[in-house]
Amino acid sequence: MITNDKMEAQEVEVEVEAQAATESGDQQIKLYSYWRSSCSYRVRIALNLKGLKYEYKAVNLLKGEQFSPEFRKLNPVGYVPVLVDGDTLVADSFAILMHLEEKYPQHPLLPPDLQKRAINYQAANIVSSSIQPLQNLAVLKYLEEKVSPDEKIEWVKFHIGKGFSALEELLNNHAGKYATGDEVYMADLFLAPQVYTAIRFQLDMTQFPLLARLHEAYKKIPAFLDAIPEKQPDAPSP
Ligand SMILES: N[C@@H](CCC(=O)N[C@@H](CS)C(=O)NCC(=O)O)C(=O)O
Repeated sequence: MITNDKMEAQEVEVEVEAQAATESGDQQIKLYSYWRSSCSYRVRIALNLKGLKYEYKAVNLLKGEQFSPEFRKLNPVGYVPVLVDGDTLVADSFAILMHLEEKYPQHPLLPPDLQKRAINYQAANIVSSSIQPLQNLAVLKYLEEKVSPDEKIEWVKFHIGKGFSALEELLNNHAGKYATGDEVYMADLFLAPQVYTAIRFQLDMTQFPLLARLHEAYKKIPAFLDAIPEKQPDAPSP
């Protein structure tokens, strides 16, 4: 005969197992990503911070795989990242991060303080709306072909620099060890890949001391380190 105590113990066990499955990512998470995509990089950091295992599905942007009919069924706009989480399909890094935050509350990506939370949204959107779209592969290809390769580099440096000046000003009053205090939050997930890209384009980071300091801090966090482009399965071998 099963007593109430036993039933309760069994229920707790099932709950613990479900939680463990969720935490270990046994929910069949797939991330469509490209190794050097800064938008995918944001999501890789979030998955790592939340301790979620996932299957890496490489989409080669240089070969145009993002335009294939199969991929456009996942994201009609033809961009990575795309996340498939069980029955849920979601594209766009911001939407993906919000989905992960709502479904997997461990290691919150947003602080409880509303002002800090708002700064996280603002910083994330400066990167995702006012910097990254101006240095997207499609834009760079257009500039290289229709204007000139040198002009392309100047363009990228100008627009990243403009956004970085704004971020320095915005975050100066809020930063601690990380962008908005001593915990890693959403703003950091957008900043780390953007600074990585800036360095790739040889932007002089001494102009942006706060962002340069944050970049050094991110190098010490395993969830960030494991998400770097060079460590991804589709990165070319060195
Ligand atoms: N707002 C989207 C932007 C996605 C995006 O621009 N993805 C880039 C890589 S970071 C891409 O797939 N580019 C392919 C192309 O330009 O054809 C997001 O945050 O996910």
